[in-house]
Amino acid sequence: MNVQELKHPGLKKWVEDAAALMTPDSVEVCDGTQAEYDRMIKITIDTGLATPLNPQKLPGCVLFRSDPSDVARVENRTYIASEKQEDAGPTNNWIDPEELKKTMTGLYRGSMKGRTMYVIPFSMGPVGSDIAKIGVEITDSPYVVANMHIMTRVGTKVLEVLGSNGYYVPCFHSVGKPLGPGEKDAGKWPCAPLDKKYISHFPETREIWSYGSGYGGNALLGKKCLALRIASVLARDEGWLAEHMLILKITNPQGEVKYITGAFPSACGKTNLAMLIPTLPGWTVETVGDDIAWMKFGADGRLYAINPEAGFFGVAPGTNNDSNRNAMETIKKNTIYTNVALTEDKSVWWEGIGYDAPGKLIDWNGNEWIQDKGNKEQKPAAHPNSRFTGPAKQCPVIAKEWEDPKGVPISAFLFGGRRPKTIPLVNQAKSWIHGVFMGSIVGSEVTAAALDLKAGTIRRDPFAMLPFCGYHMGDYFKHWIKIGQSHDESKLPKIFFVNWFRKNEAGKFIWPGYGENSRVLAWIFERCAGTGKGVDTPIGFLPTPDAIARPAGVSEDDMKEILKVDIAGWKAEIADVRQNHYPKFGDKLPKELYAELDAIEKRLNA
Ligand code: OXD
Ligand code: MN
Repeated sequence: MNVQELKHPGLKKWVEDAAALMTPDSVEVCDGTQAEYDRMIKITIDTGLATPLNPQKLPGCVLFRSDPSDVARVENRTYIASEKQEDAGPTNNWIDPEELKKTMTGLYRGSMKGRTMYVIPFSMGPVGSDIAKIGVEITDSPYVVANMHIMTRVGTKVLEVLGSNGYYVPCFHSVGKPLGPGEKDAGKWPCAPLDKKYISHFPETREIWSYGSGYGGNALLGKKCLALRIASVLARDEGWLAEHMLILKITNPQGEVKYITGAFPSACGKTNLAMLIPTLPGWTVETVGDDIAWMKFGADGRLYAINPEAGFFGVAPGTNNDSNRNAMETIKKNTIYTNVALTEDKSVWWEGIGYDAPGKLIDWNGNEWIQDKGNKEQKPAAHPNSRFTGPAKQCPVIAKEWEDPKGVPISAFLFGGRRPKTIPLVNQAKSWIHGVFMGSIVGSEVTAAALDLKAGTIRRDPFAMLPFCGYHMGDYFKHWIKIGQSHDESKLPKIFFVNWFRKNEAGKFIWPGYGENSRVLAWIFERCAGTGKGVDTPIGFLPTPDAIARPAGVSEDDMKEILKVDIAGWKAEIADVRQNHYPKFGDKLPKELYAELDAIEKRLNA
């Protein structure tokens, strides 16, 4: 479609103004059809950016290799440009919005020269649902268009809902690499250098401006930028929750169903948990979402969740038939792979795929790579943050209600992270406010040496929202407290802290995880049903020793160890929160959370 055909005068003017600034060679409005998707993929193949994969093994799949400077979300180039700095808070980068817009307008001037500007109308959530939000992304990247086709609902049907005056969140995106006359990408992933990348959010005007990166959450603006950072601001103002949470459906052997959401920091196994294959006989788990939950109250006072996304943008390394068979099935067709390794027969391989590299590979940098298991220094063939973009509807265990515009009623919230010590396998909060306290102290062990933190230390990531909260985290905690105060607590989800990552003295994981986590989910299910057996302890309700059946390889002593209250460890935890974590939020830290801290400390000392 061409811009002249747009029926929304505000949208048309916004697009025309953007085109005047960014000066693309042409402008195209996306219709969301399969033909359009195929055309985007063909363009990227023709410009040498995409490699078509073996149609017998991976039909409809392609592989991209990005620039080494453009392989992940860039948190230190991500900005919450609220009018007042204090509204962005201590955990976000801030630049005055006027100054930032001036800088970025300079960068956008002429940035699409030699390229096509694509206008992508998209819906986060089922098209036309009351909970859904519409965005329009302008981009010069056909890779982004194709990924948005999978991750969101795109095209003419969205414009129809928008009508002539509907509201949309305007999103600018440019890779920041204009082309000279006759110049082509010629196999080189277009992006701008790191110090020119900006992922900017303007919370008051609800705008997103992204420049210089073509990768993942920096460029697919429906995901982290709209569905979390901007949506968290909307949720605060409108009394709902936009969270970094998976959504799963669990059914017991009697056929009773409950829905659970869970917040875990990035790379803690949300996708695996959402698609888990239970080892407990008679139980099933199905997937509603693996990364983001939007939750609103129904007329019955319960909280209902939708998954605003339509696909999975999952981390490839470590995904295999044991860790996540359902993900492996999902990504066998119509999937975009980015930065994984290529095999000689044009299939894909990554570290932790479950078998050795078959012969000579091309690594994510485009170089020949032969596995050398004796060489501990060998660089990985797939980038550690390499990804698959796969349609949710292809997941063998996608729940039939995953697109229900009403959402699914939530019984439990889980919080968790990688915690080798102290935090037990599972722990139920005594009350809503105790659960909010637990969410506020979520932390995860730093595993990637590349992070600017010492490996082995705990990075606090409250509610797993540290990189995704669009306003001051102290106010975000307050929002959660208010939700509890203004609703009937008996109808609110029960809150649990889980930890699959406890290690023994030898540094080995005690709990096997993956499908065996169904044992913990079953206890949570039963607690929500009022039947699970628990003991009241200073830190919350723990399962009685017989409440969770032991999996193979876990001794009685192991079980005792991961279900005990580690008094000394918890005292250290509390001291760390008091000295190092809560003070970061200054006087915005709600007094109710200090009161919880005091109360736990008192119980531990009793
Ligand atoms: C993601 C992330 O990509 O959390 O989902 O980083
Ligand atoms: Mn995520």
